[in-house]
Amino acid sequence: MLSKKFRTSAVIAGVASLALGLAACAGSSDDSGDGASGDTTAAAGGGGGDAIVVGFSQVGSESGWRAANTKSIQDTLTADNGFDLKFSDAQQKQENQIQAIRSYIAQGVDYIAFSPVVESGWDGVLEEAKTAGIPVILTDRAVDSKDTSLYKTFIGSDFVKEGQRIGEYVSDTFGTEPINVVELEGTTGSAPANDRKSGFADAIKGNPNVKVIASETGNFTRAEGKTVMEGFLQAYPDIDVVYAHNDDMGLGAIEAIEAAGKVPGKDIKIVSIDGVKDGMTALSQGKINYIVECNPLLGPDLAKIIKTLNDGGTVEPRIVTQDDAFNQEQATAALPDRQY
Ligand code: GYE
Repeated sequence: MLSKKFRTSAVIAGVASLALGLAACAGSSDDSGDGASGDTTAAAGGGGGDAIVVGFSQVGSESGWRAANTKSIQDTLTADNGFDLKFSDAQQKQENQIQAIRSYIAQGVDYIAFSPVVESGWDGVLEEAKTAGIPVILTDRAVDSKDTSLYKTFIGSDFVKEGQRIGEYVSDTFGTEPINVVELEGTTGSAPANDRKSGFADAIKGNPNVKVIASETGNFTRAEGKTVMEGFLQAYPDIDVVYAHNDDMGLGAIEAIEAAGKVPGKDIKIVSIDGVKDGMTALSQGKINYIVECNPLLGPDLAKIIKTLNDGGTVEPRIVTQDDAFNQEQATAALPDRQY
C-alpha cells in the first residue's frame, strides 16, 4: 500500500512517532455535496482483502469547513490506500452519532473515528467501544471525558487560541475607541463554540473599550447566522463588529447587513474563523475584515495515525494542527492556491 505518490499535508505539530511516508495524497474527486445522510461504505476492493475497516461518524454538513473535512477523509481513507471506510453523517445530532458508533461496534470495525458534535455525554458509548477492543480516534472536536484511555488521540486545531487571535485583532485594530461587538456562536455545547468564546473573552478582557453586547448561537450555518444577525440589527442600532465563530455565519451576517442597507466590512466590521474559500473571497472583497484559519484537511493525518496504530506504534495523545491568519491582502494572495 505504500506505492502511491504521496503528498504530506504538513499540518501536524508535535507528532512524536508517526512513520514518514504514509501520508495519503489528496484526491480530486467531486465534492460530496450537502445534506447527505445515512451510511455509505466504500468497497473493500483493491485492498487485497486485509483493508483496515474504519467507521467514521461525521458531525453533519453544516458548513463549508465540514464539506472540506468530509472530502479530505473520504479522499484519503480509500480502498487504494488500504482502507474500507464506513461513513455516516449525524446531521448535527448527538443521538445519531451514538447510534452510528454503536453500529460500528456491532459490525466489529477495526477503528472508530468521529468528530463529536458536543463535548459531553460520550463516556457510555466510548466505554462500549473500549470493551469491544476497538480503538477510537477523535478528529476535529474534543470530548470532556475525564478518562482519557477512552480514546487514542485527539487531532484538531487549538480553538481557544483561534478565539484569542481574533480577540487580539479586534482589541488592537478596532478597540482603540469604544466598540460594540455582537457574537455569533457555534453549535451550543460544541468544543469550538465553547473554546472560541472563552479565548476571545480572555483576549479582550484587558481592554475596556471592547464590549460584547449580545451573543447567540447560529449553529455554524449560514442560514442561522443570517437570522440571528437580522435580530441583532433590529435590537441594537449601534453594532460596530460581528465576531462569527465560523465563516459561514459571517457570510450569513453579510447578507443580513446588506439587506439592512449597511456596508459589511465598513459600517459593521466582521471577523471570523475557518478560512474556507467563500470566507476568503469575502475577505479579499473587503466584506470580512480578518479571518483566523482552521485547517479541515485532517484525512491524511488520520490515515497516518491509524496506520501507525495498526503497525503497533503509538501516537501522541493530542495532535494540534497549525493554523494561519489572514487580512485582506493576505487573503487575496492566498486565494489562487487555496485547496478548500
Ligand atoms: O469551524 C465550523 C464547523 O469543528 C472546527 O465546525 C469545526 C467547526 C468549523 O461547522 O465551520
